[in-house]
Amino acid sequence: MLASYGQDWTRFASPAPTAIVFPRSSTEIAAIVHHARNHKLALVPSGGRTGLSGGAVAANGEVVVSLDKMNTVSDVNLIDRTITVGAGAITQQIQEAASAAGLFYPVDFASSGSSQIGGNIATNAGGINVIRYGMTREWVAGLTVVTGAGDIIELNKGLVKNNTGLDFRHLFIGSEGILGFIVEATLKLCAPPKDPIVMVLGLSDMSAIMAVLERIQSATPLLAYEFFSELAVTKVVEHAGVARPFATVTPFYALIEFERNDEQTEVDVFEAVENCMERGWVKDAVMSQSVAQARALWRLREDISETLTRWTPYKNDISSTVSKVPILLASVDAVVHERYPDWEVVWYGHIGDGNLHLNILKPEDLDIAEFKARCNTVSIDIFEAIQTLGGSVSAEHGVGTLKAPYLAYTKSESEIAAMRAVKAIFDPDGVLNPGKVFATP
Ligand code: 2HG
Ligand code: ZN
Repeated sequence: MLASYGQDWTRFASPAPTAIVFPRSSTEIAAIVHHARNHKLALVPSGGRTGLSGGAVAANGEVVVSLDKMNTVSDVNLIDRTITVGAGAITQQIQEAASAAGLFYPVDFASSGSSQIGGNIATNAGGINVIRYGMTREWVAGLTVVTGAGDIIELNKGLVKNNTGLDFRHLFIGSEGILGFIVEATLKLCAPPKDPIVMVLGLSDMSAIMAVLERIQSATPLLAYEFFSELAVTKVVEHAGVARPFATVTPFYALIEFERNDEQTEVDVFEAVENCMERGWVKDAVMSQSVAQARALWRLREDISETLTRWTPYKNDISSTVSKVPILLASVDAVVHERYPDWEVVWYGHIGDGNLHLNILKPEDLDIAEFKARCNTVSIDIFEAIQTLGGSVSAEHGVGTLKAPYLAYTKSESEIAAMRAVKAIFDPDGVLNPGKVFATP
């Protein structure tokens, strides 16, 4: 139990917490914080532990504070179009509660069946619908937090309009547990998308991907625009039993999703895809004819991360502005292939919002520590390329421990100093999640 509560989905640190506690209320969490301040204990907030940056890892005798027991889900407020949930509520449960009330919670990703909303908020989780609905930040109307000083504060209280100075709600969203515990949230809901259709397109090469996005976006607004490489397809076909989308093999694939508002939408999208085929950008295409087929096509993309776990991949989660993505991909791909020509490198991601996932697979005969050390040296070259393009070293997974040494490639010195100053206000004794986000205390 200590081992499983001491780690997330990253596998590079050995879990070593001292204890796990399961508070049931904000007051209990406040008492835990006061105790930690008095006895100089380190606390690690813990949700579904599906994170990929080591943000919930307890490897140095910390006390893990699990939010598992604070998992209430309120009735949907149909007038405000909100739902109020405890931090430990599972993302999928919230999606289901919204949908039972005829509404929609749009933040979604492959781990939504086990991730908890507190963790989603603490990492400002993104996922597969960001191109249309934005990140978790867009959907938080109110937050209750317990700070590292032990204060319980309510931020924004679910209000739509509230211009009363600084909005600390947005400081806590994405703060990765270094300022306080997220204990409860009021989430906004919206109308569900109408009749979503999924298409998978086989692309001639990387340079086609943005041209295709532009062409299809001019035909209809998109719910998703994802991409993955042929190596990703090979892996999910071999190991997850997913069917190939079509017989044609292409270096990259795009998965698009859009609402079928009326028959004209379909005609417009067909025309756009045909146009992309005439130009040689798209080599083959398939469109879902049923909900089941749409789900099957989504598996080609959503099953990649879990399928790759067996190779203990070294993950990068990088971004640039959407238009610079082809340069980003080409320059990072060149770095990795030059340094490790024999290693398998799998590209996929949420390319419609500029976010690429690069998974470097560990060769079977290579020791894990040696593999990580070698990847860390490649990371420097990768992050230099990202810095030149004005991109981010962590697009959606957060900084945690794994990206902490590289924060300065995205944030300036003065921003980091301001972040530290903010942490000192909310966590004066440094009891919360030490070693996360900042590599040094
Ligand atoms: C995804 O988009 C997740 O599938 C996981 O963010 C990405 O495992 C990864 O690198
Ligand atoms: Zn992702």
